[in-house]
Amino acid sequence: MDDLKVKYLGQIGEAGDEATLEAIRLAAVGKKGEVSLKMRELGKMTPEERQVAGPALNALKNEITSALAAKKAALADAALDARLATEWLDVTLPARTRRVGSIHPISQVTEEVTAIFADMGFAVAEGPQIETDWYNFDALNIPGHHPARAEMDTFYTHRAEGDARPPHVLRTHTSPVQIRTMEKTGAPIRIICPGRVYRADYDQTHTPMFHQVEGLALGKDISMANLKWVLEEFFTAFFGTEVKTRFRASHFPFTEPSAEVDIQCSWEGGTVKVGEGDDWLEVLGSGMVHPKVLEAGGIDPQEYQGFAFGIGIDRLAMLKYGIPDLRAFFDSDLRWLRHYGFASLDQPTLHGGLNR
Ligand code: 2NL
Repeated sequence: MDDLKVKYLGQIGEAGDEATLEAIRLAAVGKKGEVSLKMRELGKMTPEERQVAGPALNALKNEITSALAAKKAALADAALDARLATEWLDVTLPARTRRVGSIHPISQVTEEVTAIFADMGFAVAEGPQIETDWYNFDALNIPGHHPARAEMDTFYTHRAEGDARPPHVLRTHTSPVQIRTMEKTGAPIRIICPGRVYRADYDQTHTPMFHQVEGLALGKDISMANLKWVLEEFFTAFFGTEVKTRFRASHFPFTEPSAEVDIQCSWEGGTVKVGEGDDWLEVLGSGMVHPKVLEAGGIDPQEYQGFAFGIGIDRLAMLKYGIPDLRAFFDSDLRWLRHYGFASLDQPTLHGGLNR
């Protein structure tokens, strides 16, 4: 029995993995193991011999079994230590730098314009970019023979022979959104409608898709004076400096009277500066909403009146951020986007200051 004890405890001590331990267990205390076979011999012994050999064999079996368990636990601990050592990592290392996108100047300017008009009580309204010719033209008092309706300026959707639906166009301004709002909410109204508009035109200063923001304020006694104040307030906030405006009589089918609006600027060495000097730059069209347009929107022109205006967002962005070429806006050139783009966590708010 002492031989067996020395032999198996020795083997257990040297075992390097669980499979070896299991083989040792089978050889020693398994059903046909050496210790088990010895236990079977107890039956052939005299009672006196059995009284000595029985407890001794039991003790040996227990000793081997607990040595096996202890070794198994020690092997598991060692395996865990080894794994922890290989899986170690330094969580204090700085993170790898990641490329981040930038906010397009048009998105930035749209946010700025929205923040300024929101502060004056204007809500944002949006609508479809594909419109019926009624919403885009007729409702705005633009007659069928008007040059703006000609195929040349407007993108018409294809219609098969015999299609009974009304002609559809890519909207040429965001005015249809304002007509839809008049129909939906009635007066009073104070909204701006920023969005994409389309005209079949492509040269140095025109792209077939561009961005516009139109404004509409309807009430019982809204006048041109309110329009002038709102626009001067807007340009002053937008350019971050006092900006004077000049109204020139003009004509649009959808407003009466109509005015083109210039902002004060200077020309120095080929660059414009807004809010100083005594030159003027034409930036928008405006006027008092035509009674026929109010009627088209389901509003009684005897009861309500108000102003409307339209500005090009792309032009505003070029002026404010000194961007020379309109067409580069839509080239998706990453170098251009990184240069003229804005940080995504640096969005404009009035309280944060619009100009950084
Ligand atoms: C321009 C002209 C303008 C409007 C847009 C408008 C909208 C409705 C009713 C009346 Cl629903 N008017 N919009 C009015 C005057 C001018 O834009 O040359 N923009 C750059």
